[in-house]
Amino acid sequence: MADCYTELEKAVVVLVDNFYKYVSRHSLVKNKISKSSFRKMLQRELNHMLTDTANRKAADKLIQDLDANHDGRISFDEYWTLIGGITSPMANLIRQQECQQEQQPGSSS
Ligand SMILES: [Ca+2]
Repeated sequence: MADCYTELEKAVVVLVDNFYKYVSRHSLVKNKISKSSFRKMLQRELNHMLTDTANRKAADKLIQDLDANHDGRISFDEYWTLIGGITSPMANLIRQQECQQEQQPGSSS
């Protein structure tokens, strides 16, 4: 990875790389993640931010929700929906924490 990348650019590369890490290489369907690989990704990569990642039923429900075209595989766009779904509540949490810090008397910023 190029050293000149900003933190945001590095984060984007990590997100894209993570998708291709789980793309089924030997499948005839190119550039999509199979259900079993997606379950693996949830368990290995998102077990702190998502609960129930080891629960097969919960993982399958999430796959079903993300699989917009119902082909049983997760495309990059569908994966990106998951990333958006995780980051949106995080942004709200950070905003709440900032508001609480501003409301605390004696805080200087
Ligand atoms: Ca799909």
